[in-house]
Amino acid sequence: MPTISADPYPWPYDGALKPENTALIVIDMQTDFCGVGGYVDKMGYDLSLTRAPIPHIAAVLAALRPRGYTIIHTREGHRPDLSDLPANKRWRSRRIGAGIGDPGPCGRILTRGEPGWEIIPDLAPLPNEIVIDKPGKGSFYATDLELVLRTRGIANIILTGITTDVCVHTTMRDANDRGFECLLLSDCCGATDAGNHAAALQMIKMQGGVFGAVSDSTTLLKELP
Ligand code: C5J
Repeated sequence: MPTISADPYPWPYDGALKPENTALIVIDMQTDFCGVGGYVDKMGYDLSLTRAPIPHIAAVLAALRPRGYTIIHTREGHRPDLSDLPANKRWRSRRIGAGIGDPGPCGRILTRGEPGWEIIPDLAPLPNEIVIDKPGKGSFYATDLELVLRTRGIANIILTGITTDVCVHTTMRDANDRGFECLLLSDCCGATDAGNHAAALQMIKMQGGVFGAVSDSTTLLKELP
């Protein structure tokens, strides 16, 4: 039974790991979250933390693509008319100097179609890969992600992307509640605060794996069927 060494248990729980039932999700690897002049940069956070996972995600993509795993990318962003942007989300972002929908060095912040909203070239989706546009932090809210996963017969989800404590965690929690078996790769994620990244990993491992399990890209690439 193929499993990946992980904490707190060899993943997936039932040993049923194969390309046909497993998806890699790459969350929000957009200029707005890891590029100069983007949303996270405008808020004044350390971009090296959100850029750290880039080479590790690239290595995982390079290994999973030829094996036939389902690859899904997400993008957080809002309609150009901001009709899907809650007033409190806009207010909070303006208060910290990075107003969603306002002009910035990479175009309008977190707005669909703008340069800052694009996935970074290093991790650009291939034409056959699925891209989910989401207005919120979780990847299931107001999207067709669950429909896509069920249609493909996906049981297992490998999570990567940014930020560990916000969009990755929300997606993992939601996926877990829906019965998907989740693995987060620690070096393929990053947060705007190193302590929050570490805490987010620790939270997953409590209660015997309350949201799933944690491993890393080196282990995955060594043990992947
Ligand atoms: C945030 C995200 N942190 N992708 N978005 O606002 O985690």
